[in-house]
Amino acid sequence: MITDNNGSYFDPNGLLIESGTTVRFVNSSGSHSTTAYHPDNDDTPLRIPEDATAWDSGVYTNAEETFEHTFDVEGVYDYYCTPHAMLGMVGRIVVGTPQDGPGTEPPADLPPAAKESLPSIDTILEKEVVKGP
Ligand SMILES: [Cu+2]
Repeated sequence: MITDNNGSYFDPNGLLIESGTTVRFVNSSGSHSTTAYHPDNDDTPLRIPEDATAWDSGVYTNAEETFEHTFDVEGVYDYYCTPHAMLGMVGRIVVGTPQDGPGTEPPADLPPAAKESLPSIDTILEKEVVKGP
């Protein structure tokens, strides 16, 4: 989670992992959260698997603060930073080989900048790690 001359963003912003993997988010600079797109979080659209657990780190203001989440359900997980989602600070994690689920639908309900920043599922499956801007 970074703020620099390129703006505020997740790097990587696309990631392919196996089920059961724990991902650690690190606040490198700026003030950021990692927050799943889920109605429990700011009433945002559901964009993680229906039977998966949502997460919300809260906003970190200090460098090197970290948050961990374990992904146990196969599928597509879209997440955002609460202060910067409108500016396109979003990311996508693909777990296993997703067939369907809310995250595989087009992100019609997201802010325009967020829609543009989300890497495609195909790109994530091909590259496994997608760098931020
Ligand atoms: Cu942010």
